[in-house]
Amino acid sequence: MTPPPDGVLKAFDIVEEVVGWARLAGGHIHDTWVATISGGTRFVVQAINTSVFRDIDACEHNLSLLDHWLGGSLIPRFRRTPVGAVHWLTPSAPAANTASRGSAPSPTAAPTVWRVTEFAEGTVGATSASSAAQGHEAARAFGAFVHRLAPIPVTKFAVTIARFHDLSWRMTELAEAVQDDDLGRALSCRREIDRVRATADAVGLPGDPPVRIVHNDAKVANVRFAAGTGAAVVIVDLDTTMAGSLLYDVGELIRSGCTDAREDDVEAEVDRSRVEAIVDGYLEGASGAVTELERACFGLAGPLMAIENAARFLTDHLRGDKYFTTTYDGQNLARSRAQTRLADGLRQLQI
Ligand code: GN1
Ligand code: MG
Repeated sequence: MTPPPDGVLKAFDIVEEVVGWARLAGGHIHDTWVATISGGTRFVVQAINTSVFRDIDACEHNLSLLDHWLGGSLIPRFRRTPVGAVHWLTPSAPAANTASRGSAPSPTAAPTVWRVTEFAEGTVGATSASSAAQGHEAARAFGAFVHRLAPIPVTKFAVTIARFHDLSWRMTELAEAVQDDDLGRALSCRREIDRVRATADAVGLPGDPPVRIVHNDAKVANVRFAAGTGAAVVIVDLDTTMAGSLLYDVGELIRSGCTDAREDDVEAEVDRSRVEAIVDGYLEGASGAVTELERACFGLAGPLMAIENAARFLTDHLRGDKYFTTTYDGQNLARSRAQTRLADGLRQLQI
């Protein structure tokens, strides 16, 4: 993978020489790098995946709101240019920020959209919760996030991806992928398809939980922890922050933090103590913002988000791995199997 051209930082008014690039692996959507400039300051530089986030203005609008309301705590600081993210047509020759924005893309090349944030020094990431304490910390941060954003009217936030957590739509997408069978993979994953369908039929949320501003992608891997104390410092991957239910965040925390196994580990087991730690951490962070109805649904949230992810991974496997980044053949199928297993394990828990 080639690192971004050094000039990207200049477009964000960072004029010092770049002395090193390192890839920040783990995310399935954007291409993320860490740039070190002379003097040692580091920045996170992301090429935004514009086939997933098609409305960059909506993302930037929401990020500005988050910047404003959270005032640089709980989320990283963004390098703002007059236009927010920078659209860049020719990587070797950056245009001035304002000029590059809105310039007509050539018929062959879509512009790369770059975002730059300050690197949260002294922090480390996690691929899954390495301990119950880490799950507790991650959940506390996402609880605080929802609590801090509660005063903002939900309508102020734009929709960055429509129907993001609509399980029945995700199941329709799966059915279409099975029907089209672009790569002839459907027969070989008949069992996985049937199992996802059976579990999806059995999960769901009763009634309509309150609509709030939530992160919508609240996996443990989207938190950075203090290297020394393990305290959650910042929440990242904010592009999906928009109206939703806090149960999506609780469910995502539970499915990603209920085990220390990797997301594609088909032998992953649910660890009750981790789930309990996540529930406690979330309630603590949300400081009273969770309603009784929401709390009563915590046990349903984990299986729901696990099977939603399972359906999405399986759909992507059938479609040829076009959405989620993979590092080996069959990874999306393995992710789907693992998440279905966790969904079924989580359904057995009473929490
Ligand atoms: C993606 O970007 P990342 O890796 O944090 C995905 C989530 C999935 C997750 C599964 C925009 O999140 O919805 O739950 O992978 N994000 C998007 O690990 O689709
Ligand atoms: Mg991420």
